[in-house]
Amino acid sequence: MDELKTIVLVEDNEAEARLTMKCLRRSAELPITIHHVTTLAEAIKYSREVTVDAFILDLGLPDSSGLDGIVRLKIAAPEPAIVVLTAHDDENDALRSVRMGAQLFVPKHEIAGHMHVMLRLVRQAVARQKQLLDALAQAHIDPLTAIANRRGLDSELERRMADFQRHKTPLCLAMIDVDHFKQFNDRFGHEMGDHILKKLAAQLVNQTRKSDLCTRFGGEEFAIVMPMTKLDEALEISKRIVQCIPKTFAQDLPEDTQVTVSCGVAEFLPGDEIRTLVQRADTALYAAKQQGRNQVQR
Ligand code: GH3
Ligand code: MG
Ligand code: MG
Ligand code: MG
Ligand code: MG
Repeated sequence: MDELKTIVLVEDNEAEARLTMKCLRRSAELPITIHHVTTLAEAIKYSREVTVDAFILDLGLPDSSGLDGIVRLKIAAPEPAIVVLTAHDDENDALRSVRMGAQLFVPKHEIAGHMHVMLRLVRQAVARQKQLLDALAQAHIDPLTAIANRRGLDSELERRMADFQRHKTPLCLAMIDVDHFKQFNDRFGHEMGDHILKKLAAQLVNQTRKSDLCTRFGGEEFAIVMPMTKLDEALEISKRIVQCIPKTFAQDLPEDTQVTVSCGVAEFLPGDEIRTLVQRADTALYAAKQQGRNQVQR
């Protein structure tokens, strides 16, 4: 039931820290690790070593002041809930804290004498943060096929492009589009069409590596991100995918009908943006369609 296991108290005032620690410990029924640090740098370092559920953050620290602490903590450790506990009581800053990603802003004087509620507040903040993270994850999933959607594709490409800038690891993108799918829907109905898209998504995942990300780009179009993959390799993988698709659906359909896909592959080049990479893969896909479908082009 309890999601709360580790709290980090970021507070540079020894007396305040001692009081907060005492109150948290006293009201904790279950074993909760409460770790105390006095700087933002230590908080960030600790969160790299241990899974932290919540930070209780003072805004006046030796190495940060004011809302800047929230911003820097959020960048370094985006997942834990942040509960601001501060002597600085300003309505505007309270609101801005929450906009910057803190779950809660607690002025110290308001809670003085009631410090026993602190653990309850932290627990609620952690539950809400978890709801938020779940909702964000859901927003990256396509409901029909249960693979990543366009948002998921964009955030993956951003991450992989950063890897490319840092380590020069190759990166390829394959765009896959179902051939003559409009006709297919017209003949077999939308429900059958949906079934094909679901099964196709599963087959793409099945035919690619764990490190690849298969996404539904939209409609009957899919995109596969292939990190650490050179163009030749990506072409090989894509050919294998294109070849296996008709067999995948053979049992579902009458003998005179085949489902085929066309595929365009592009390699990420220095200076590329997401948009230009997608465009190049899309142009290759268009070529595959032009040259008779059921094939891969680069
Ligand atoms: P092409 O080989 O040139 O790609 O031909 P096409 O018919 O596949 O291309 P077109 O863009 O003309 O039509 C795409 C069709 O895909 C139209 C639409 O009915 C179908 N489609 C898109 N999204 C879905 C979906 O979620 N479910 C179903 N069943 N069909 C979809
Ligand atoms: Mg302080
Ligand atoms: Mg089309
Ligand atoms: Mg199509
Ligand atoms: Mg299409």
